[in-house]
Amino acid sequence: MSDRIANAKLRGKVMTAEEAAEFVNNGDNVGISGFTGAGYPKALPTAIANKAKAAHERGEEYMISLFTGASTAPDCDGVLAEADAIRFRTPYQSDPILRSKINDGTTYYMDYHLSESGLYVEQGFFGQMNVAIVEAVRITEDGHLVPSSSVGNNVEYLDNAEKIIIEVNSWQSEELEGMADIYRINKLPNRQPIPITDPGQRIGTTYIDIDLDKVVAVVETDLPDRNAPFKPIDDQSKQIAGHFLDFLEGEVAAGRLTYDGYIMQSGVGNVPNAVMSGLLDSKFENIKAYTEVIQDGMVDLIDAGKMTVASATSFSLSPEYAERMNKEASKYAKTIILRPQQISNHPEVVRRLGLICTNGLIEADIYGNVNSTNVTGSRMMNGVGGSADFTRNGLISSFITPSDAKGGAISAIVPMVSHVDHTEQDVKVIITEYGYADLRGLAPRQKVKKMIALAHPDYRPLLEEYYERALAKAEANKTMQTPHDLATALSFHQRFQDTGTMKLS
Ligand code: 0RQ
Repeated sequence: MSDRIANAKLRGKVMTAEEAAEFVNNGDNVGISGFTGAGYPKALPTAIANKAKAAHERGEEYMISLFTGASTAPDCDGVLAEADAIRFRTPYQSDPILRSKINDGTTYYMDYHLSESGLYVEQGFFGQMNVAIVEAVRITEDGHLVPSSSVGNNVEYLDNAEKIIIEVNSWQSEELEGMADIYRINKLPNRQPIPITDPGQRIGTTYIDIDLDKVVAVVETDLPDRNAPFKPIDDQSKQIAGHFLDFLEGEVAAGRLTYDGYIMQSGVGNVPNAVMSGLLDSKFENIKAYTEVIQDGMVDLIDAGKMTVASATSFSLSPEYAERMNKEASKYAKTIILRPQQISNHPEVVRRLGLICTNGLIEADIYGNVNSTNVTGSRMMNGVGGSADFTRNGLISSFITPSDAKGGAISAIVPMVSHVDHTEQDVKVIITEYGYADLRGLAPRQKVKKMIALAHPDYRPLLEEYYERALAKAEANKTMQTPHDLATALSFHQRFQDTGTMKLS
């Protein structure tokens, strides 16, 4: 048995994943650790999926409601979705099989703000949480859990579930101990300000204290996180990163930012990673991150001495960088803090720190409304994740995107978004490979020219033509605040559904 389980009582609970899965029943609310492929349970999901498959073969019902921090991995969301074992899922996912189950109607998905998802559990909107399954680096003598590579909603699930199953994963470096900063927000009406005025402040404990009487099983594992490599940085990503830096330089020139005053939030993905790589050669120093996930680009910035603090709730690293983190975690623990997602994404702290936020999008419209989630208004991609936590409350909320998708068949700039996640009031700056549109201080009609200039040249004439038509209607109807021609506002999307491209054939 692993020496990572120092508590005598919990050593007595060690069993196989199959035995532990017997504690998870049809219809249960199951809250698990895991955020962007880091720190999710490695053994129980497969064991539960096998249990579901066996039940289905016997003609019995077996489905659970699954609550996480954010996305997990093929050996978690993927195996459970493939076994038709997920009836309800929240708050975020990015797994291809689960996505198809959401879109074919098998799984209900509540796509929800990551900062508030734990609060919903505490407030009982889903009923009783039955089981918490949480990965740990080790269990201390006192029975405290040392979280692994993500913290997510672990505290909320452990506090609120009737039963606890702990996976102790020896693949995770013991040197991760010290990175976590666990802090519980008092319940209403006794809330106090969260005492963070700088991203580097530690305000809690390095472990999670749990009710030992609730622990029904401890399972030992030795399996890696899902670490996907980033795509090599291409010319388009470099151009987008260049425009983002130009924008930041403009902020410095305008006296709104200093070269040592940049506090970043960054979404996950290849383009955000390219932006961070662009920062390596920039004039910005002492960069701090108050964000959700630590990705390769941030580790490079830390190594180069450019980033001095990275506060997040999880890692999202390539295999090469994950290995490095595992070997040198104690070195990085001086710079990296992993917080519960209620804290890493908390609107109060985001607003106080004055973050410059950067996220991806599916589409934006000519007035700067943004859709991050529903392709053609209906088909779920991933979810809103933490993007709204940051976009609504950041000092400068920017979105970065290639101007088109699917080989040019889809324009990222459309007349009217087919679903809204971020409103014109919250979206400050949009950046494509063609430049940046600074939308601050502008009324809707003043934004249109800047937005059309961001579109791929193939789509600009179509957007201009739409706007002229919308203006003509609006002048006649006296609806000039946000001119639209409702009959053709979604014509790009309609054309894509009918012909497979938003272009005119
Ligand atoms: O699909 O992988 O099949 O080629 O979307 O697109 O351009 O690589 O960009 O990785 O940044 O993802 C909005 C999805 C963008 C992401 C979204 C297709 C495109 C490609 C990926 P393929 P790119 P990105 C904090 C922040 C919401 C959550 C968030 C996201 C794939 O940024 O999920 O911001 N954001 N969290 O082809 C159809 C369009 C499309 C499109 C792109 N208009 N129509 N498909 N794609 N635009 C992190 C967390 O909260 C955890």
